[in-house]
Amino acid sequence: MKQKVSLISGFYPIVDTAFLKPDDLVGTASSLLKGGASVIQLRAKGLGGRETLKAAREIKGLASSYGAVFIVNDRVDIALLSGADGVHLGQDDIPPLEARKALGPDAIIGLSTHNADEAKEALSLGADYVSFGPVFATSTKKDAQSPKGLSALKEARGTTPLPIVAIGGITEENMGKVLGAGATAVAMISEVLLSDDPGKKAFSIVATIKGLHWPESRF
Ligand code: TZP
Ligand code: MG
Repeated sequence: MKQKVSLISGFYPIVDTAFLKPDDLVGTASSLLKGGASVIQLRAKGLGGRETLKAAREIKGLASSYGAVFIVNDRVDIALLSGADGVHLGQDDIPPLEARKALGPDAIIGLSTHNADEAKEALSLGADYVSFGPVFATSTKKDAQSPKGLSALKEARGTTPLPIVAIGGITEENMGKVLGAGATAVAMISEVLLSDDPGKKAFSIVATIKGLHWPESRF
C-alpha cells in the first residue's frame, strides 16, 4: 500500500487549462509522460465536470501505461470516477481525511502548504505529500501568496517527513536549487506548457534531474 507515493519525485508536471485548450490536455499529458514524468496532475479550473472527467479518464489510462501516477487537482469526485491515483487539495478544500473516506486507503492525497506550520500539520491531517509554495513569483495562479523563497522551503523540509513538492516559478534553470533546498519533487506549469515542445522539455528536465543524482524510483 502507498508504494506509489514514491513516484512523486523529481519532475512533477501539471497539465492546466490556464495554458492548454481542453482538447490539448490529453495530448500534452501523453507527451510529458513519454518524456519521462513519473507523476502528472490535471488542473482544470473552470472546465465542466463532463469534460474534466473525460480528460481525467484518458490521462489515467496513459499514466498507467507508463507506470506513472495520476493526480487530480481539487476534484475528489473526478478522482474517484476516473480511477485516479490521488487528489491534490488546497487548505480550504475538502479535508484529506474526508477525501480518503471517498477514495480509500491507497489513494495518494496531496495538501497545499505555504509555511512551516502548515507543512508540519499535514501528516496529522492525513496527507501523503505536501506541496510548498509559491517558492518563486508566479503569474499562473492568480490568488497565489507572496513568494516564500528557498529558506522557507528548507524550514518546511525540517518539519515534516512527507515528500515535499515545491511549486511556483520553478524552471529548468532554478530547479537544482529547489531540489537542493530539500524538495522531493518540482512542480512546473508555465515552464513546460509554454515551451515549444513540452515533451522534449520534459525529457530534458528529467535527464537533468537524473544528472543531479536525485533519487528517482522510476529509473
Ligand atoms: N500553486 C502555487 S503556485 C502555483 C500553484 C498551482 C502555480 C505554479 O505555476 P508555475 O507556472 O509553474 O509558476
Ligand atoms: Mg486547489
